[in-house]
Amino acid sequence: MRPIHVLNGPNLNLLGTREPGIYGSLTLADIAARLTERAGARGTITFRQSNHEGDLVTWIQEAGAAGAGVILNAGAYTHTSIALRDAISGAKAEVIEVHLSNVHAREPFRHRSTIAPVARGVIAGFGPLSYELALEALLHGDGGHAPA
Ligand code: CA2
Repeated sequence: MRPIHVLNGPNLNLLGTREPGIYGSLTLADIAARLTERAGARGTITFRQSNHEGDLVTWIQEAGAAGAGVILNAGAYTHTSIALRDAISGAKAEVIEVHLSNVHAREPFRHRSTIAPVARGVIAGFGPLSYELALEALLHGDGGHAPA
Protein backbone atom coordinates (compact mmCIF):
# COMPACT_ATOMS: atom_id res chain seq x y z
CA MET A 1 0.00 0.00 0.00
CA ARG A 2 1.54 3.26 -1.08
CA PRO A 3 1.28 6.21 1.33
CA ILE A 4 -0.19 9.23 -0.43
CA HIS A 5 -0.16 12.65 1.20
CA VAL A 6 -2.67 15.15 -0.18
CA LEU A 7 -1.64 18.69 0.75
CA ASN A 8 -3.84 21.72 0.25
CA GLY A 9 -2.84 25.35 0.59
CA PRO A 10 -4.45 28.67 1.43
CA ASN A 11 -8.17 29.29 1.17
CA LEU A 12 -8.96 25.79 0.00
CA ASN A 13 -10.79 25.29 3.30
CA LEU A 14 -13.46 27.53 1.70
CA LEU A 15 -14.12 25.06 -1.08
CA GLY A 16 -17.80 24.30 -1.58
CA THR A 17 -18.89 27.41 0.28
CA ARG A 18 -18.00 30.19 -2.21
CA GLU A 19 -17.13 30.73 -5.87
CA PRO A 20 -18.77 27.48 -7.07
CA GLY A 21 -18.57 28.77 -10.65
CA ILE A 22 -14.78 28.49 -10.54
CA TYR A 23 -14.11 25.79 -7.96
CA GLY A 24 -17.28 23.65 -7.93
CA SER A 25 -19.58 22.75 -5.08
CA LEU A 26 -17.70 19.90 -3.44
CA THR A 27 -15.90 20.51 -0.16
CA LEU A 28 -12.36 19.41 0.68
CA ALA A 29 -13.91 16.70 2.89
CA ASP A 30 -15.84 15.43 -0.16
CA ILE A 31 -12.61 15.28 -2.17
CA ALA A 32 -10.85 13.44 0.66
CA ALA A 33 -13.67 10.87 0.75
CA ARG A 34 -13.48 10.37 -3.03
CA LEU A 35 -9.74 9.79 -2.91
CA THR A 36 -9.96 7.37 -0.01
CA GLU A 37 -12.62 5.39 -1.85
CA ARG A 38 -10.69 5.38 -5.12
CA ALA A 39 -7.42 4.36 -3.48
CA GLY A 40 -9.09 1.39 -1.78
CA ALA A 41 -6.47 -1.17 -0.88
CA ARG A 42 -3.92 0.46 -3.22
CA GLY A 43 -2.95 3.37 -1.03
CA THR A 44 -3.38 5.09 2.32
CA ILE A 45 -4.52 8.68 2.07
CA THR A 46 -3.36 11.41 4.48
CA PHE A 47 -5.31 14.58 3.70
CA ARG A 48 -4.30 18.02 5.02
CA GLN A 49 -5.00 21.73 4.49
CA SER A 50 -3.24 24.81 5.83
CA ASN A 51 -3.33 28.53 5.17
CA HIS A 52 0.35 28.76 6.24
CA GLU A 53 3.26 28.26 3.86
CA GLY A 54 5.55 26.81 6.55
CA ASP A 55 3.06 24.04 7.35
CA LEU A 56 3.16 22.97 3.72
CA VAL A 57 6.99 23.01 3.76
CA THR A 58 7.02 20.80 6.87
CA TRP A 59 4.47 18.41 5.40
CA ILE A 60 6.42 18.07 2.13
CA GLN A 61 9.53 17.23 4.16
CA GLU A 62 7.55 14.66 6.15
CA ALA A 63 6.16 13.09 2.97
CA GLY A 64 9.65 12.82 1.52
CA ALA A 65 10.97 11.15 4.69
CA ALA A 66 8.05 8.72 4.64
CA GLY A 67 8.56 7.88 0.95
CA ALA A 68 5.02 9.03 0.29
CA GLY A 69 3.70 10.31 -3.00
CA VAL A 70 2.32 13.83 -2.79
CA ILE A 71 -0.70 15.44 -4.43
CA LEU A 72 -0.14 19.15 -3.90
CA ASN A 73 -2.63 21.94 -4.50
CA ALA A 74 -0.57 24.80 -3.16
CA GLY A 75 -3.28 27.35 -4.01
CA ALA A 76 -1.88 30.83 -4.58
CA TYR A 77 1.53 29.77 -3.19
CA THR A 78 1.88 27.89 -6.48
CA HIS A 79 2.62 31.20 -8.15
CA THR A 80 4.92 32.73 -5.55
CA SER A 81 6.67 30.21 -3.32
CA ILE A 82 10.37 29.45 -3.66
CA ALA A 83 10.16 27.79 -0.21
CA LEU A 84 7.78 25.14 -1.53
CA ARG A 85 9.94 24.58 -4.59
CA ASP A 86 13.03 24.11 -2.40
CA ALA A 87 11.11 21.76 -0.08
CA ILE A 88 10.12 19.55 -3.01
CA SER A 89 13.66 19.50 -4.40
CA GLY A 90 15.21 18.87 -0.99
CA ALA A 91 12.78 16.16 0.03
CA LYS A 92 13.11 14.36 -3.32
CA ALA A 93 9.42 13.68 -2.92
CA GLU A 94 7.39 12.58 -5.92
CA VAL A 95 4.95 15.47 -6.14
CA ILE A 96 2.10 16.01 -8.55
CA GLU A 97 0.90 19.60 -8.73
CA VAL A 98 -2.88 19.83 -9.07
CA HIS A 99 -5.40 22.58 -9.61
CA LEU A 100 -9.15 22.51 -9.69
CA SER A 101 -9.31 25.30 -12.26
CA ASN A 102 -7.45 25.62 -15.54
CA VAL A 103 -4.93 28.18 -14.31
CA HIS A 104 -3.77 28.83 -17.89
CA ALA A 105 -7.23 30.04 -18.88
CA ARG A 106 -7.23 32.56 -16.02
CA GLU A 107 -5.27 35.70 -15.11
CA PRO A 108 -1.65 35.87 -16.36
CA PHE A 109 -0.27 35.77 -12.79
CA ARG A 110 -1.70 32.23 -12.46
CA HIS A 111 0.17 31.01 -15.56
CA ARG A 112 3.48 30.83 -13.72
CA SER A 113 4.25 28.07 -11.22
CA THR A 114 7.38 28.04 -9.07
CA ILE A 115 6.84 24.35 -8.29
CA ALA A 116 6.02 22.87 -11.71
CA PRO A 117 9.73 22.52 -12.71
CA VAL A 118 10.38 20.23 -9.72
CA ALA A 119 7.07 18.37 -9.83
CA ARG A 120 6.63 14.96 -11.44
CA GLY A 121 3.69 16.40 -13.38
CA VAL A 122 0.90 18.94 -13.37
CA ILE A 123 -2.86 18.36 -13.67
CA ALA A 124 -5.18 21.35 -13.87
CA GLY A 125 -8.70 22.17 -14.89
CA PHE A 126 -10.69 19.08 -14.05
CA GLY A 127 -12.18 20.11 -10.72
CA PRO A 128 -12.00 17.36 -8.08
CA LEU A 129 -11.12 14.90 -10.85
CA SER A 130 -7.70 16.61 -11.02
CA TYR A 131 -6.95 15.04 -7.62
CA GLU A 132 -8.23 11.63 -8.71
CA LEU A 133 -6.14 11.69 -11.89
CA ALA A 134 -3.08 12.57 -9.80
CA LEU A 135 -3.84 9.67 -7.48
CA GLU A 136 -4.00 7.28 -10.43
CA ALA A 137 -0.67 8.62 -11.72
CA LEU A 138 1.00 8.06 -8.33
CA LEU A 139 -0.49 4.60 -7.89
CA HIS A 140 0.49 3.68 -11.45
CA GLY A 141 4.00 3.73 -9.99
CA ASP A 142 6.57 3.93 -12.74
CA GLY A 143 9.15 4.95 -10.16
CA GLY A 144 9.61 8.40 -11.62
CA HIS A 145 10.85 11.25 -9.49
CA ALA A 146 11.00 14.98 -9.72
CA PRO A 147 13.60 15.96 -12.33
CA ALA A 148 15.46 18.52 -10.21
O1 CA2 B 1 -7.51 26.01 -9.21
C1 CA2 B 1 -6.90 25.77 -8.15
O2 CA2 B 1 -6.97 24.70 -7.57
C2 CA2 B 1 -6.05 26.88 -7.51
O3 CA2 B 1 -4.91 26.26 -6.91
C3 CA2 B 1 -6.93 27.51 -6.45
C4 CA2 B 1 -6.27 28.71 -5.75
C5 CA2 B 1 -5.74 29.69 -6.79
O4 CA2 B 1 -5.03 30.73 -6.14
C6 CA2 B 1 -4.83 29.04 -7.80
O5 CA2 B 1 -4.42 30.00 -8.76
C7 CA2 B 1 -5.56 27.90 -8.51
C8 CA2 B 1 -7.26 29.44 -4.87
C9 CA2 B 1 -7.91 28.59 -3.85
C10 CA2 B 1 -9.03 29.37 -3.23
O6 CA2 B 1 -10.10 28.49 -3.04
C11 CA2 B 1 -11.33 29.04 -2.81
C12 CA2 B 1 -12.38 28.18 -2.80
C13 CA2 B 1 -13.65 28.66 -2.60
C14 CA2 B 1 -13.84 30.02 -2.40
C15 CA2 B 1 -12.78 30.87 -2.40
C16 CA2 B 1 -11.51 30.40 -2.59
